[in-house]
Amino acid sequence: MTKRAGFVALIGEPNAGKSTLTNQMVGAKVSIVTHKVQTTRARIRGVALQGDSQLVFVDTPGLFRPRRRLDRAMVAAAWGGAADADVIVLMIEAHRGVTKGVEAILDGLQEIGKGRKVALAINKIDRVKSEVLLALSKNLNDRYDFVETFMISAEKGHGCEHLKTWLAGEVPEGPWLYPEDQIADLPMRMIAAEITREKLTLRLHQELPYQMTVETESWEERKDGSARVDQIIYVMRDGHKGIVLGNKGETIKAVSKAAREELEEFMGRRIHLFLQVKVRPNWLEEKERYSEMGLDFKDGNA
Ligand SMILES: Nc1nc2c(ncn2[C@@H]2O[C@H](COP(=O)(O)OP(=O)(O)OP(=O)(O)O)[C@@H](O)[C@H]2O)c(=O)[nH]1
Ligand SMILES: [Mg+2]
Repeated sequence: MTKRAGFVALIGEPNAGKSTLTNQMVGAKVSIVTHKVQTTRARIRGVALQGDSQLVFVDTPGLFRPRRRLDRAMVAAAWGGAADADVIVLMIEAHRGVTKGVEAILDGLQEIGKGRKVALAINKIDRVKSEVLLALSKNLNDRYDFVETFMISAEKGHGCEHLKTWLAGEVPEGPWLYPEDQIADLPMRMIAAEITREKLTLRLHQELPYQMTVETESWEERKDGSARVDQIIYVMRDGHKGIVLGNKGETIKAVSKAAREELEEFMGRRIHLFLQVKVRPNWLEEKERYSEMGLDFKDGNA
């Protein structure tokens, strides 16, 4: 049989379920997921196999109207992911329908989608009645010429096999792009930082998740097969540091425990995780922070 391989970019508004679908397709958690918007900050590649096809899913940051440098860099990374893909899948939330944000993305697709296969995936179908879905599908297909429409629940898996099979036939013929057993294309230190950021985001309220970043500072292999991982959580204000630490350090302890457990499961070995919080009022304007995240600092220029 001829092999096939290609890139499938998942784009959509923040919270559409792009990372959930990436993980569902890969069959393992490679991209972090939270109930909050703007969780994913850079492009995350997850690799899945379907028959003779290797599908490289490109999970992207949500598309929204950017205000800060970081937002602009994230949105640029998302459109960049779409522009490089063999197939683009636009994800829409079934219960929210055609929002202003979705309209803006459809406008953007007129340009980026030109000469590319663009499919529609209406996600979170577990949250709506089927009548709503048919109307929404018609509405969206009237606005944009999608090659195919899928109704899915990325979380529950409904319709995902069907989408995967279709994608497997759409990517071009050619050799596989990654070794057969590789599921993600992100350095371990970044995956580790992302896991910690997820645990922090889940525990911190309101704006704080958007004002912090996590970096793996060092990774030291130990003779007993374990590893010592040191990470820094950058926050913008003294007050934020206090919140991240929590009363008697209980927040950071809980975050550290949850992150370590997930990292150990991912790696299948013991990890000693050390977290440190640093106040850095201007980190959002520092070039190095962006390269650590996998973003292009220049993309954030206004
Ligand atoms: N009910 C329901 N919830 C879902 C489904 N798919 C994803 N979610 C939830 O939607 C929320 C957002 O999911 P993510 O996968 O982080 O969304 P995203 O598009 O990657 O979001 P950003 O990274 O912020 O752009 C999470 O709470 C998910 O559990 C689904 O099929 N049904
Ligand atoms: Mg995401």
